[in-house]
Amino acid sequence: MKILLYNPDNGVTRNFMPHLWMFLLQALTPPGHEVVLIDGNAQPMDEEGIARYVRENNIGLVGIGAMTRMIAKAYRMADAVRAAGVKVVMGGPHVTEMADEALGRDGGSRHADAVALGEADETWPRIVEDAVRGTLKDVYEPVDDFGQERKPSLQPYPEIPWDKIKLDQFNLLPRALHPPLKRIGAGWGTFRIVPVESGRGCPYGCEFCTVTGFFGDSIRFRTNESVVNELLLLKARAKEEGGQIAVFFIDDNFAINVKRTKSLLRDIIAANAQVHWVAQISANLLRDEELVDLIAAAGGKWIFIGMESIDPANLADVKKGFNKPGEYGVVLDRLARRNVFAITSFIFGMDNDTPGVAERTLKEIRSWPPGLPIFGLMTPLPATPLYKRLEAAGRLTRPKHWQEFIPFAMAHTPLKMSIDEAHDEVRIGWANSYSPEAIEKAVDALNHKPLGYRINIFIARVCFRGIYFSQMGRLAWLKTILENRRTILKLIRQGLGGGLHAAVPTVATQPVSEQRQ
Ligand code: B12
Ligand code: SF4
Repeated sequence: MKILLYNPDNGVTRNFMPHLWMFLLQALTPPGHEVVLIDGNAQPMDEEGIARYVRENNIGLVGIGAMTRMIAKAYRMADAVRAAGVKVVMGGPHVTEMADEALGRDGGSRHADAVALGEADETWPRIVEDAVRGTLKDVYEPVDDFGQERKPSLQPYPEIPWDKIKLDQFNLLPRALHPPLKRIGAGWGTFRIVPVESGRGCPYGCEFCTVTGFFGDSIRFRTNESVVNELLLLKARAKEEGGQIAVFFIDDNFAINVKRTKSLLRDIIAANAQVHWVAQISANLLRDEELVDLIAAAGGKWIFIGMESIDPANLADVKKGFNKPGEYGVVLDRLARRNVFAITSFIFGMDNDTPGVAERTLKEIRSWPPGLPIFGLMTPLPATPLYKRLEAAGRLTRPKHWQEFIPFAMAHTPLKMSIDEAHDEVRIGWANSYSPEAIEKAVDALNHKPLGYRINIFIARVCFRGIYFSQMGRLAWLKTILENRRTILKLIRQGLGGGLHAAVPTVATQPVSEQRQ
């Protein structure tokens, strides 16, 4: 059977890296089937396009995975596939919580023939076999013989054949730049960011997050050897094709067990398996100097930190009191001293937020080493404790916000400000962090570092800008480049002064894919 795994585009930015679930399910598909992957962020497709694709390519089963924000598009695509006479299985965090919605049992129309609940590593082979036999069930649950939920141990972990998988659709470099970039030193013919997991689960249970509910509070790790081998495979592929591959460790908290993380990092260093990587780590775990030393030595370049708020009362409200705003600056300095920088994520519209929260947060940010601040709104995702609390309090203004997804729009009323005020705060955060002046300041803040770091933060900032400000299409990109011409010229002058090789950025970890437009 020919199987299509499809991930819908998010309609706002072009994701900078593909989703791991597709590669994982491809690797877990029983032998004898062909599996094709299409990521809508890399290969835009509409309903008509997918229906044509499944007909022309004789697809026998389509698997669709989506987060809540992409679910409306996922349902539309699923409807088109089913109308073309092909069965659809859906999985991922949204349908796990809202299976009845996907199956049309909540009074709405049916979108999926089957739904895979939770982690599907062990149910996927069964789903494929049932699809071949024509006996697909409505719901697949990861349970043992006694009906108890069973989480995959991750030991053993399937080998993802990164040396063979076609990755053309995920090259982040604009096509026009391939020939000149190939000529700058070795290895810039392609640039890809690849998702790798080293473990699953997070016990912290922050109120707004689906992770503790979905993956459970029991943390599971792959063996160090299996992770190191995957990195070696990726490194070899990058070398062979004269390109760059960076890794995003998608673990929710890469250092949740510090002892184990240190041992993994030591093994990466010992095996010379370093590639440039990004990982998500909570600020409290970055107090450990030895951990930060190992991160830098093992190839870590950017750490994503869910800071959420600079107000301890807000953090306590959402059960994230382990974040201590007073130590954010110290943690970021500790990273920056090792040339590791941070993507700092903030949520506005929290219950103790008042107008002016963006400016108060920006004031703090300006005192930190330059990084990539991102700002979002408090969002009640289905089945989270936050959703339940707001629903019980009658505060949800759009209880099914995912059915009409609007980026950067609240779905409930905050307590100490209006919805419009919360939206304004987010706009202020983005506008002040990604204006040409702010970008130039961030670049200048690294004047004492080699030029590569300045180019890196410049590319990163310009790309991250596209998360909030529309930056899809050639014209929008041209406008951004023109607005930032002062910094670009400055960097070119510095590059010509210091030699071209010094100008090659270490790693850019942002949605550069938008540049392909
Ligand atoms: C990496 C990541 C990202 C990456 C991008 C995604 C990517 N390209 O990988 C980045 C950093 C950009 C990102 C951004 C966001 N993310 Co995110 N992200 C993750 C993260 C940490 C890992 C995803 C992953 O690969 N997991 C590992 C794989 C193996 O798990 P999985 O995807 O769930 O797949 C398993 C099952 O779900 C199932 N499955 C999944 N799909 C399918 C399909 C079929 C057919 C089948 C059978 C099974 C199946 O099988 C898989 C194997 O068991 C998750 C948290 C997490 N641990 O999953 C959050 C998570 C997915 N993100 C989340 C959110 C909310 C966001 C943002 C909206 C945050 C924000 N406020 O901006 C943005 C939106 C981005 C956008 N514009 O699209 C939420 C989604 C919750 C929800 N209900 O939708 C999660 C769960 C985290 C959370 N806090 O709750 N994210
Ligand atoms: S620490 Fe991060 S992954 Fe863990 S529950 Fe909190 S927000 Fe979710």
